[in-house]
Amino acid sequence: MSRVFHVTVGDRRRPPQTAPPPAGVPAAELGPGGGDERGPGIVAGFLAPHPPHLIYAENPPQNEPRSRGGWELLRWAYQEARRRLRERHRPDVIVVHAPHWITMVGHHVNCVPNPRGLSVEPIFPHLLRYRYDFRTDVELATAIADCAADAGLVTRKLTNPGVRVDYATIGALHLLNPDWDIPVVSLSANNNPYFYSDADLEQMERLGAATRRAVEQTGRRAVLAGSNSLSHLHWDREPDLPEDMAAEHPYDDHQYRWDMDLLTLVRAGRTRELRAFLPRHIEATAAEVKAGSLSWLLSALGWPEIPGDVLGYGTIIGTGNAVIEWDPASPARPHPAPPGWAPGPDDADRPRPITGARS
Ligand code: 2X7
Ligand code: FE2
Repeated sequence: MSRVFHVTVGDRRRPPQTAPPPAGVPAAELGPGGGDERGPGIVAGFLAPHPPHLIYAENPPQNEPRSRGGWELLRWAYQEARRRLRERHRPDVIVVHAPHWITMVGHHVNCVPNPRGLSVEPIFPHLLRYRYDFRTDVELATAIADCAADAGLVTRKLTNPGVRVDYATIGALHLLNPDWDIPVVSLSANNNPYFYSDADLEQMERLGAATRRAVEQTGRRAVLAGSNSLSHLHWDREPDLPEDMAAEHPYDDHQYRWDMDLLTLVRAGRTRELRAFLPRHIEATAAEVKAGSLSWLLSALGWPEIPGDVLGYGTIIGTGNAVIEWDPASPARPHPAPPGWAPGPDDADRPRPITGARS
């Protein structure tokens, strides 16, 4: 069974830190006592993709199926994300927005104090049968729901303890914190805003701003996790051994190039352009960011014109996945795009496949 710590949540306003600085904390954040002096607020955001293959490949005690590994570059990217989360960000709470908790009416916030159970991934039950048991920061969850409602969003507080937690929520949270010793707030993905359109991310931006307000009101030190893959066309057949990496590659060159253009904007810190680029990327690649987790995350951070740190990129059954950190207090080094470069590969020669098929 999983190693789960039950931590208490409540008034988590931080006393000044006096402990010795952990390795990797930039000097600018160290106070006279050598501690990390960043106060409450959103201290970092991660794009944190969730394909169940990643948990399967890790062989954690919480998951029943066993593997021989696979998708290492993405898993090593998560290893670095975990290190930064523990040593640098040290959050009171991780707030996750996940596209597989789909709600047709409104944005729902999980307010159940201790969700626990077995989550069997409906499409990949041979990869993910995961026992979860974690603590919700109910005060912050309630505040996010209230701030979202105040912002005019249809909002619900989930209080039914029997509801199964989806694998996109579990995937991002496990990969960021497999010990589950940090309280959580989990948000649903409301399908309605984009159901009849290519992408309508405005509501997600409002939800992001509401999340920020709630974090500030409650004095939490929060890390946000947007649980999304990038390009999302995928194979419809699996090798006999799911982790056979000889079968893993981008779905097609177009998907890959659109993802690289998105990452080029991220690495250059051209966040305003990224905001305008997202609907194009979604249209071109059926990207999972259509569910809004990335827009929510960047909106909560105030669309900062700072580079995101792309810790890794890799494909999973052909879909594009990147682990990215945005740290406003200590932004990544910018990687400017080459002169004359413009995002958005030429659409003219883009094939429009309907279903995936292994080539
Ligand atoms: O949920 C997913 C996903 N977003 C991408 C790839 C494979 C499986 O599941
Ligand atoms: Fe997904």
